[in-house]
Amino acid sequence: MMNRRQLLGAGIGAGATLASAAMAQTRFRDLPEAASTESPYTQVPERPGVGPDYNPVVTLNGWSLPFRMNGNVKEFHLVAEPVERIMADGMIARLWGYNGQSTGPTIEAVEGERVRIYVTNRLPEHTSVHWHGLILPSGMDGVGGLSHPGIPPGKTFVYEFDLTKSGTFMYHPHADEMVQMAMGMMGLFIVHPRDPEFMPVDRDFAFLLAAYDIDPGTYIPRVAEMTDFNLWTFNSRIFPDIDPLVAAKGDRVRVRVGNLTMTNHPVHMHGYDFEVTCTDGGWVRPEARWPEVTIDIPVGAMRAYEFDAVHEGDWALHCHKSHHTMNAMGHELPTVIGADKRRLTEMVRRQQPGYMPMGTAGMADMGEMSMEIPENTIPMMTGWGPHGPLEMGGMFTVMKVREGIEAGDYSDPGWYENPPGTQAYEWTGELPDHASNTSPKTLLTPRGGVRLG
Ligand SMILES: [Cu+2]
Repeated sequence: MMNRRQLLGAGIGAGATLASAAMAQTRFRDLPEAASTESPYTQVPERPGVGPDYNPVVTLNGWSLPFRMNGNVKEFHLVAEPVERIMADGMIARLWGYNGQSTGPTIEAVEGERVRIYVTNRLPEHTSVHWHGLILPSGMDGVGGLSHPGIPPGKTFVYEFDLTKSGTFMYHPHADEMVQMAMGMMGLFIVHPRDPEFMPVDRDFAFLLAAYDIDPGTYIPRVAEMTDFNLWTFNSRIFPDIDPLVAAKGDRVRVRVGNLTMTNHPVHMHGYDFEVTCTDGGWVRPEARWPEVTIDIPVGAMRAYEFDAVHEGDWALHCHKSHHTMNAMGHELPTVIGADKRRLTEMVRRQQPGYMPMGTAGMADMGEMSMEIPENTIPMMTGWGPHGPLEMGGMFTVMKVREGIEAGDYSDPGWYENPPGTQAYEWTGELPDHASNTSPKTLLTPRGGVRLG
């Protein structure tokens, strides 16, 4: 039966109160109980008490689905249903997901195991579950109408197959996909190697890239959007409320990132170079890897990268498309850099005394000001670090590497204190003369051109 500690795990993040993960009562006596959680915080799973052993992944702002062993078969119960996801403090999205959350819980099992996954549909329309990247019988592939009939509302279907290989996979509907994926239906499926000594790591993080189009002041994604999304998320959370990834100095760390949005995401991590060690196609042989600091994650694909956490510090981890590290407000703003808005400001202030013009010297002022914004949205650029505003949003978090963090401790260690002499500082001495193009010293090419030969 299910292990409650395994279900609860541990909450992380400063002030993170772990909402109780309640076992939902189910009317299906013979089914595994359908666990559910209201918490949007990272819940660290414990090692499994039954079945083959493995080192669980830590799903960023997510959790792993409890299972039960039925003989040699590992049984899970997924429930497709409407959910409320707290994307950040002050922003709730009404999505569709699995077992109380979007993104759905991570399914974890071991290479060679047989899994039986009950899928109950509590949506108002039919659904199906496609097991992205897994090698399985055609009739278990979850393409509604092709592999099997769609799962009607109120019904439960059973998927059952052997896990023929280890790796990082995903699950999502293959029925009314445009709506169901735009509403947040997706999750990770991790198959651990049968041999625990195969590519072991100390910390194994996983998250999905998901995008939404939710107008400020509203709660439900616009599902017909093809390109112009305004909320770019790690596991349906946005900066500044994505949990940090915490590692002890010296740990071997793996980060698995899957992309189920409609565009590619170049995921960049500061402070390290690293190597791609796994795709949704399988593990990458050591001789086939190359160093990177940014990994472009294609649509409908997954990449895992690994590194030795030898550099202490707070290292930004983010999508490198700068509009993907912004939240929903004001993407339609005109560019007014350099414009003189003084006269306009005077005119507007006669009607509206508090009016502040913005953007004439860049948009950094938006990260510092507390403007009035509609209910249920958060600012476009926000977040404070130890040295001032971060001016970020969306797909941004921090990899925090510290000396002396205990194994299994994922709690936020706070901000990194740069050792004396290792932080950029203001120059207060004399500045040398500014060299410009008019300086004879910069005229390296003689006027009249260079004579060759
Ligand atoms: Cu991106």
